[in-house]
This record gives sequence, structure tokens and C-alpha cells, in this order.
Amino acid sequence: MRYLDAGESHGQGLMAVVEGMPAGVPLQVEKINVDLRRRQGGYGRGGRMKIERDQVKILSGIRGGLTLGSPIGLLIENRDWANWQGLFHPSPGKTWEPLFRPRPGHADLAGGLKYGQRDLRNILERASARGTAVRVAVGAVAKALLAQFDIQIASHVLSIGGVMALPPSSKEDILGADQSPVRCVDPKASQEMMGAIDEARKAGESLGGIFEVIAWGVPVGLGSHVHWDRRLDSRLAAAMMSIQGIKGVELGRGFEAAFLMGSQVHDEIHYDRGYLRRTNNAGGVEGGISNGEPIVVRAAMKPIPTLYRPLKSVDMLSKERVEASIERSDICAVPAAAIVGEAATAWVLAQSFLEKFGGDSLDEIKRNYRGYLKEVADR
Ligand code: EPS
Repeated sequence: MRYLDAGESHGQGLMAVVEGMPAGVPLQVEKINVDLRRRQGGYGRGGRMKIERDQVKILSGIRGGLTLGSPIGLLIENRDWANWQGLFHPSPGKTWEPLFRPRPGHADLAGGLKYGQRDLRNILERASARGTAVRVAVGAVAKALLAQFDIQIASHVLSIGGVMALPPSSKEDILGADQSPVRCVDPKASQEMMGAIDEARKAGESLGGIFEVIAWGVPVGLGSHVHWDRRLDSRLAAAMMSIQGIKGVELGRGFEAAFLMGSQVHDEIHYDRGYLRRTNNAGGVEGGISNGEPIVVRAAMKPIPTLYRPLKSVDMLSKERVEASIERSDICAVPAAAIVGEAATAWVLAQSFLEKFGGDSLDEIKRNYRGYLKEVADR
């Protein structure tokens, strides 16, 4: 299964084509729109979220609520385009003030030099986190397949601006994260995080943080140890790292494990009508292969590069020292990034699931999966 997406932040819309989804998978538009709404939320989001009401149009590949096995075409229109038509139109037309004061931390300067763009808007429009909207829609398609095999994905925010939450005490805790304006299961920390976001806004600053994605019900055997690009952990890490703003990724105890002794990290193996572990420091992956425990991935998001009290930069035309440009922006988008993290994780798990149990229809995949589970249970 593969997908391509296209679209810029202030263009007409964001689109994606998902190819390789098996036939017969139940998928309703509302299932996708729920995640799009979740992505638009989060305390600290910017003015764009007041403009957009992200909803997906399914242009192909689904009939009567079931996938056909043909490419699924998805479109999310940008309501904001109506305010930008003159500046963002395929045909030559109005001229506009080029943007040439790159923002530290964004793709502006590196992209402008790489592509020879004198107007850095031609870089930032595609680099923008706006693109994560269609990535969430694609992830929702992947979640629909995984749900047929009782694989469930959720996320929550562990920290924002240095405020750390107490860890969730149950799966129900995590599933309730959407009740918090910052998607954090610790009420006290949620309040402190919102306070930190208010302080950052007042100071013309931005904040990052850490979120965690968990996948329950993943069978043993996804990914492989035989080649670096088939390791499930490497695919999950790449998917998370490719989300705008992410600068660190870890599985299980991650970086903390580097400071511990082996006996404090590795999960002892027990047997009781099947192999089991009482700890999950590995985060559900060993040797590049899912081991049957929940997949636990954490990502560190940098503070958003646009600062309303801008850092110093260089005017690319005069080479003079100037203040970086200011683009409308969020103060903190960690809660939203966690939803994108769910989508990225769902996509990797769905792809790896089809690699192992693939078939042209859901029923065929269910037969393959049942046979495998029976085999594993007997080993
Ligand atoms: C975002 C869309 C963008 C930004 C933000 C998040 O819309 P606009 O540029 O029109 O305000 O608000 O993206 C960034 C801050 C960024 O640096 O990419 C979204 O849809 O999530």
C-alpha cells in the first residue's frame, strides 16, 4: 500500500491518492472527518484554525461505505484559498511582495537556496504544517483497515514547554485525552501547560513538547530483522520524524534506556497460554519485529519556528542583518501533532500488516490472519 499527497497551505486544497487498500473495508467519510477535527484542536493553535473546517471529499475508491480495492482519492479544500486567490493561482497574474527574510527553524533558507527561489513563500507553502491535514486523512484510511483486526491507536501529550505530565495509569486514561484542551491525561499538568502557552504567547514565543502514540492489538511478527529498511522500529521512527517540527523519536524507554543496566531494561518472557511480558520497555518492538506488546512511540516537537518576537535573520537580497519574517502561526501545536503521530503510526502498521497478511480483499486477509494466529498459538 502506498500514497502520494500534494497541495500547499494557501493553494486550492490538499489531495492524496491511496493505492493498495484491499477491497471490502468499511470506511465512512465521518470516520476521517473525526480525526481532521481532532487535528484542528489544541490550546495554542493559531488563527488559521478559525478559518478552516477541515472535511475530506472522497473522490474515488469507495462505494456504499466499502473500499473497492482501487485507488482512493482524497481532497481537503482550503477555505483560506479564497483570501489568497490573487497570490496563489496557477496562472500568471497579480504580482506580490516576495518573502526574502528567512525564519530560523523553518525550511525557508535551506529550501530557497536548494530550489533557487527568490520568493521564499514558494518553499514555505509546501513546508507548512498545513500539509498534515491530508496526512491525517490518509492515516484514518489506514486506521479503518487496522480496526478490522482490533488494532487500536491513541495518543496523548506528555509535556509542553517543560511542564511534564504524570504518566497515564490505564488505557482508558489515554483514550480520554481528547477531553483535555492540550490532550494531556494529567489535569494539573494540563492547566500548567495552558499557562505556559499563555506566557509564551505574551512573550512573542512558541513552545514545543513531547507526545506519545500507543497501538494496542498489534500481532507479533510485523517488520523484520533481515534488513534495515524492513525493521518496524526504523519505519515508525522515519514516519514520526517526517512530521513537521519533530526533532526526536524514541520507542519504549528510548533515550532513558541508555542510562540503565540491561536487567533494568529488557522485558522478561513468561508463558501462560501464550508468551507474555509483565513490562514493555521495548515499546512493542524487538529486533525490528513487533513482539505482541503495545507499540509505544514518543516524539519530541520543537517550538514552532514563526516567532511574533522574531529572531535575527538575513535579507537575502541585501544580505543585511534583519528580523526574520512573521507568518501567522500557532503558539503551540503539540496536541495537534499527536493526532498526526497517530496517523503516521497507523500508516506504517497498516503497510507492515499488509506486507505480512496481504490479500486483495478483507475476507482474504482475515483468512490469512486467522491461519497465522493459529500457527503462532501452537508454537
Ligand atoms: C497549520 C496551518 C498554517 C499555520 C500552522 C498550522 O496555516 P497558516 O500558515 O495559514 O496560518 O497556521 O503552520 C505553521 C505554524 C507552520 O509553521 O507550518 C495547520 O493547518 O496545522
